[in-house]
Amino acid sequence: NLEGNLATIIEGEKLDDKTAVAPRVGIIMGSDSDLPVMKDAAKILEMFGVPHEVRIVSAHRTPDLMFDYASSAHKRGIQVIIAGAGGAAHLPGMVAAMTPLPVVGVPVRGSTLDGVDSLLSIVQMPRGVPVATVAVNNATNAGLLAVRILSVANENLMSRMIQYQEDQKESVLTKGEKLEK
Ligand code: RP5
Repeated sequence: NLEGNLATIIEGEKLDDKTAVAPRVGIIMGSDSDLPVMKDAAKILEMFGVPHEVRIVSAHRTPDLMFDYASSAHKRGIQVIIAGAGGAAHLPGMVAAMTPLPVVGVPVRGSTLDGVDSLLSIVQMPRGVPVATVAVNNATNAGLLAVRILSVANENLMSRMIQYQEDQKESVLTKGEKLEK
């Protein structure tokens, strides 16, 4: 199951051969305490069949690892990085400074300040170093944004995105019809 897989990846072990495909999206986060939020991005990528990896990379606690990860991701075939962090959430911005890849930032809500600290830390990037910031705790949208970025060069993925939007529309209309009855 997905959560089991995530735990395995985070412990640094390889998945079995059947699922060992080169990841296209890197999901990173500052702490394992971010995982309950960040797993929603993995769920979306799983749903769309996009190979991805999940790693704990802390801007503050493992700065060398952050440097290595960010500066080499594009050489390993990663095409989009989703980075989540809370509090003094420097990870997405620092990673964006060290990679040419698109970086999607997820502000994770901590136990104080309601996530506004995380949001402002991630969204207020200087000109020249972009981070596409989603709403607080909205790792689902980070996953969807990564799929949309990849789908520009992948017709199958774009068809699946169009179908996802159709399904979403149908679901809302059906709920509306039920209310009217
Ligand atoms: C950030 O500090 C992490 O992204 C996390 O959201 C926050 C708290 O980390 P823990 O103290 O829970 O490990 O770096």
